[in-house]
Amino acid sequence: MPASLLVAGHDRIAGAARRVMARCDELARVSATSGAIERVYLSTEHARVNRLAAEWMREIGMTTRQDAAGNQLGRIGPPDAPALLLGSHLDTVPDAGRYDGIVGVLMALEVVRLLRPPGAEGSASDPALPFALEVIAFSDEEGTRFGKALLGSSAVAGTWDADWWALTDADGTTLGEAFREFGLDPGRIGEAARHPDELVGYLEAHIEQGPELDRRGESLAVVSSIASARRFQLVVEGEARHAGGTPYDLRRDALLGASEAALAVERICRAEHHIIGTVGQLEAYPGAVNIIPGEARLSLDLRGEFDGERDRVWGAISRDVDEIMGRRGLRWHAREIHSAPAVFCAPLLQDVVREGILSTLPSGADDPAVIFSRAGHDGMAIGAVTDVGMLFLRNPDGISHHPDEAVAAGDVARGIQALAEAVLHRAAEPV
Ligand code: HGY
Ligand code: MN
Ligand code: MN
Repeated sequence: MPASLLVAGHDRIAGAARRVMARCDELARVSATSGAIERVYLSTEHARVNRLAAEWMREIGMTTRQDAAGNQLGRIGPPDAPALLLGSHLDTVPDAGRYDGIVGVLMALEVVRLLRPPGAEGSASDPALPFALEVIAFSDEEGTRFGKALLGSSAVAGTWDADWWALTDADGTTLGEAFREFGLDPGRIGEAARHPDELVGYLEAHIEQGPELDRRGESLAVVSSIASARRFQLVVEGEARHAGGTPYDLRRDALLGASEAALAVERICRAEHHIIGTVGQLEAYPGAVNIIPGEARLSLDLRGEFDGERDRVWGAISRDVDEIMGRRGLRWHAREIHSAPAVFCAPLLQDVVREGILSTLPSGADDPAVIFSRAGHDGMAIGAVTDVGMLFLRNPDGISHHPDEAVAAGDVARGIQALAEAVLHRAAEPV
């Protein structure tokens, strides 16, 4: 097969990358907080970026719709054909960077633009592919507002759980109430689900959110699998008492127990391979400077390359926490708020992503890196309904979920070319 199937000059691809970078800046300005980026599920910011994405989808001849879970979709190609799904998410964490998720949605739009016949701007002429192309902007990959991640993609995968309607945000608004306030009908959530026969697969470009490509000095990588995730809230109960009058032998300090537990998570996970545990939230109650904390609440984000390994480590952490709390006269319990299995990228989609990356390299170049994604992605949900493939872009210094998150326009250009080539290589295979 020829090294490059894509008929698009360097200038067109560079122009596409410039448009992606400019639109990342434009979307970064749609935020709930001034001076920082925050865009959560079913918010006015979510509605605004969906409208912008829909406008950009129509600009390249796509028909558009917002599905029953608030995901924004665009489609081009034969109306009854199965679709290759391209995209990522437009929601963010608090105080986010401007590329996590966003760059993948915008790159997908540029791939559609490149694959349409030259001069087709604005017309509905389709890319000459044996399948339709759909671009999806998932509405809640992060789970920032309700704690449960992958809500938008779970609806598309048909794995929505009715218990989720009772999830509440920091203001006590339930997910069901937020749906109705956004103009969605919880009773129609099932309409977002896609049937496997409708889909050829799902391809997502995303920044690596880690330092490996930067350390290798390479632009792009194939993703082998996406780490499985479990998220918990741990509650530690001790006894609130006077900070001055209570001698140490009478104290049952919940915050100190929680702090030892957080250190135990780090110690146990560091000793493992491809297991990552993080305590991102830790709160002490009642939270006065002169009261020994009678209660502490901490989060645990636990990930692993394999579900079984991850679960074994959760068992080890639980036993260690039992010992800590027993020694300190404390009680504890855990509530699981999110769980998603590891997803192994389909070999065929790994192959087409590899071919796509090779098309951006000098002929005879070595195969690109293959990286296990420690970050979670919508593919973890979509893997329940179709094949998943991912392309990673270099993320300078690996910093992400932080305003300093960055990506180079040159890497975005190479990523757009690789993704477009991957689509063409997929089109050359049986649908
Ligand atoms: O948490 C994650 O790994 C992803 O960024 N949601
Ligand atoms: Mn993220
Ligand atoms: Mn992401």
